[in-house]
Amino acid sequence: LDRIIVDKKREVILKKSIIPVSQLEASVFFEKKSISLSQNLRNSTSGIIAEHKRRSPSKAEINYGFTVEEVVKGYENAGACGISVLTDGKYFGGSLDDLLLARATVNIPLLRKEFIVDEYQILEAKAHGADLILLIAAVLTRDEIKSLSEFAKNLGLEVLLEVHNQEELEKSIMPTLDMIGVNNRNLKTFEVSLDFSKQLAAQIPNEFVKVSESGISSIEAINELKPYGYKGFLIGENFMKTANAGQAAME
Ligand code: IGP
Repeated sequence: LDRIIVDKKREVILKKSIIPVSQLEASVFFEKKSISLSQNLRNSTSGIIAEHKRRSPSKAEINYGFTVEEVVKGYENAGACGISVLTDGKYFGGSLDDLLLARATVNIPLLRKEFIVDEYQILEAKAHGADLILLIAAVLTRDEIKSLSEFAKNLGLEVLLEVHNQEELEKSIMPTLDMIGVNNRNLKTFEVSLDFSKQLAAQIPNEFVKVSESGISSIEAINELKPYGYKGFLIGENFMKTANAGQAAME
C-alpha cells in the first residue's frame, strides 16, 4: 500500500506537467451536474454498486473478453445503483479512458475508484465524467480528508470515505462526506471478512449512507449485512469473474 501511494504521488507530478489543470477544467463534464449515488442508495432495495475491475494485487487477471461498454451496460440493465470504475493502471489494469467509456455508455452514478492523494486527481475524475470519488482513510490524514473532500464537494462530486477499522473511522468523521464504506478487505494483508462491516456498523453515524465493500459473493451475504444498516454493497470480482458481468449482476 505504501508503494502504491509513492507511485501515485509520482504519477500526479508527471501528469500535471503534461496536462495542466486548465485543460482538465475545459472538459464538457464541468458543466454537467453530478448524479447522486447516496440518494439512489437511500431509495433502492438492491443497493448494488457494481465495479469494473480487470485485475488486482490480490488476484491476477479476473475478466476476459468483454469491453468496458459491455460490462457497464450489463450492470446498468441489471439495475445497479451505481458503477465503480477502477482507474489505476499499474495495479488494477484500469485507466481514465475506462471511466470516459463508462460515462459515454450509462446514465447511473459513476465512482472514480482510485488512490486519491491530490486535488489534481479529483479534477481528473470530474473531467472524465465521474459523479463521486473515493477517499481511503488508511492512506490519508484527517486534514487531507478534510481538504480533499471539501474540494470534491465544491466541484459537485459526492464523497465515499473508506475505512477498515475504528481508528480510521474516528479520525475521519466530518460533514463533507456523503457515504462511509467499510472495506471487508484489509489492504495491507488482503484478509477478507464480512465481520469488519458488522463490527463497525454501529459506530457509523446515521447521517452517512453505509456501504459494505469487497468480498461480497452472494445474496446471503447482502441479507446478512442489511440488518446492520448497510444500504450499499460494492461488488467487483464476483461479477467480473463470470463470463458476463452484467448478467451476473442481474441474478
Ligand atoms: C470490490 P471485490 O472483492 O468485490 O472485488 O471488491 C471493491 O470493494 C474493491 O475493489 C476495493 C478497492 C478499494 C480497490 C475496495 N476498496 C480501494 C482499490 C482500492
